[in-house]
Amino acid sequence: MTALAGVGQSRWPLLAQQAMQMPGSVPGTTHAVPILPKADYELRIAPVQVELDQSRTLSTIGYNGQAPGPLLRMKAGKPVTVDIFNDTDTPELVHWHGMLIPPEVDGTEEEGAPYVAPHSRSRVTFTPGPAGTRWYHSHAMAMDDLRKGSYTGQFGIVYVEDGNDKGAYDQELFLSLRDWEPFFSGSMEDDDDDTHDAPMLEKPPHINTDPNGLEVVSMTYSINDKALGGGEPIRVKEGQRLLIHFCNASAIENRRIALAGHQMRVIGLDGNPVPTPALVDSVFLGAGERADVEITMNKPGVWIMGATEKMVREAGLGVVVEYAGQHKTPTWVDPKKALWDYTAFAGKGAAAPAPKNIIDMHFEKIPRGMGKFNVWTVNGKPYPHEQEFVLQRGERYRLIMRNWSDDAHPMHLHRHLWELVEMNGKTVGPGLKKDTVVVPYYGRAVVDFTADQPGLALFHCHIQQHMDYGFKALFRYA
Ligand SMILES: [Cu+2]
Repeated sequence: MTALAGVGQSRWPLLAQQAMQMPGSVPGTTHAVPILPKADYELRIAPVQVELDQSRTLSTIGYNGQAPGPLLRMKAGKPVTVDIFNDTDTPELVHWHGMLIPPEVDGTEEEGAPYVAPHSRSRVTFTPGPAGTRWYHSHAMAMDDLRKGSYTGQFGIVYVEDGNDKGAYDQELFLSLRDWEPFFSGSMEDDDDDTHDAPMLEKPPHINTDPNGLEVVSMTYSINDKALGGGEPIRVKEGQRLLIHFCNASAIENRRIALAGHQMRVIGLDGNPVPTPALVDSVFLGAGERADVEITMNKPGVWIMGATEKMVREAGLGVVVEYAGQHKTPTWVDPKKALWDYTAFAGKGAAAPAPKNIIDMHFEKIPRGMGKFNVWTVNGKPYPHEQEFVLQRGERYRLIMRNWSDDAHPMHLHRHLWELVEMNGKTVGPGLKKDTVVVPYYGRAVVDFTADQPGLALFHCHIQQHMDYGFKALFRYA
C-alpha cells in the first residue's frame, strides 16, 4: 500500500475517473477503492525552496521537493507508469519532451491530455523512447503570470537508456541551465543569441517598427540548483573523461556555454547521437535543446564552466571545475567566437531527396507597445491553427520555417523526430536528428519528418511567452 501514501480517501472517486480515461491504466480501477500497484516513478508537484547560494534562496514550484526535479532513468521500450501528484492549487501538465509517445500521455492541453487537477493524482503509462537525453517539464500556460508553467522549477532530465551506453567515462553529469525570478521589461534585452551575424535570408523588405511590448527577462541564473560559486565544484583529475548532458531548461532564453581552457566534443544533440562528433569551443543551446558532450580533462587548474555572456555568468550561470590538488581563484577565458553551426555534426553523405509534401511556415512578431504583450503569428495569425496542418500517416514531410522576426526561436514539435536538412540556405548532411531547432534571427531552418505518430501534435516556440501569445500550431492526422 505504499503507493497510496499521502493520497486522501476523499480523492479516490476522482482518481478512478482519471484512471478510466487513461488507456493502459491498471484494470480494476472502477471499484470504489481501487488498489493500484506502486508506480515505477512518482512526481510530486509542490512548492520548493531553491538555495542558489548562501545568500540567495528562492521559492518556486518543483518536483519531489527539488528543482530541477530528480534525474529519471528509464529503459527504451520498457513501459513505465508514472504517478503525478499535484499538491498545488493550479492545474498542471507534465510534458515528456523528445519522447515518441501518444498524445493522451504527452502532457499537453492542446493535444487533449488531461490536466492533473489541484490536490489530486494522475497516472500515466507509456513506453519511453527513443534512447537519449529527454526531459520533462510543465506545459501549463502562464500568460502574464510568471509564477506558472515553465517559469517555475518544474523541470528535470529523463535519461532513456538503450543498453548500449558506453560507460567509458570517469564522470557523467546532468546539467540544466536555468534562469529564475523572471520579470517583464520594456526594453528588448536580447542577450540570448548570437545568430545576428548569420545570413538573414528571410529578412522582410518591410519591418514593423511599432514600439515593442513587454519581454520576459531574468537576472538570476544557475546550473541545476546552484549559482556560480554557490555549490560544490565539479572535482576532476587530469586525464579523466567527462560525459556531460546539458539541457537548456530556460523558459525565456537561448544560451551559449563553455568550459574555460577546454574544448567540448559534441556527440549528441537533443539526446540523439550525431553522425559526426566534433570539437567546439562552446555550445549554443536554444531553450529546450540538449547537447551531450565529452570533455577530456587535460588542462589542470581551476576553471569556470558557464554562460559565455559575462553578465549572465556572473549572475550565476556557471559552475567551478576544479582539478585535484589545484587551489586558486577560478579562471574564465572567453572562447573563440564562432557562429553555432548545426551542419558540422551532420553526416557526410548526400542529403536525402526532398519529400513531396511541403509545409511552408513564416513567423512574425506583432509589437504591441509599452506595457502590452506582443503577439506572435504563424502564417499570419496567432493560435489557434487547428485545421491547416493535416498529416497523412506514413508520409514524409518537409517543414520550412521562415523567421521574419528579430529574435531567434527554438521551435519544437511534440512526439516526432526531425531531421535537419537546411540551415540558412546551407544544405545539412544526413542523419542530424532533433526535436528542437533554433530558427535564427531573420533566418530559415528546414526539417524533414515522417508522420508516424497518429494523434494531435503541438508545434511551438519553446520560449514560454512566445508560445502563450500565439506562437504555436497543432498538427493533426487525416
Ligand atoms: Cu520564440
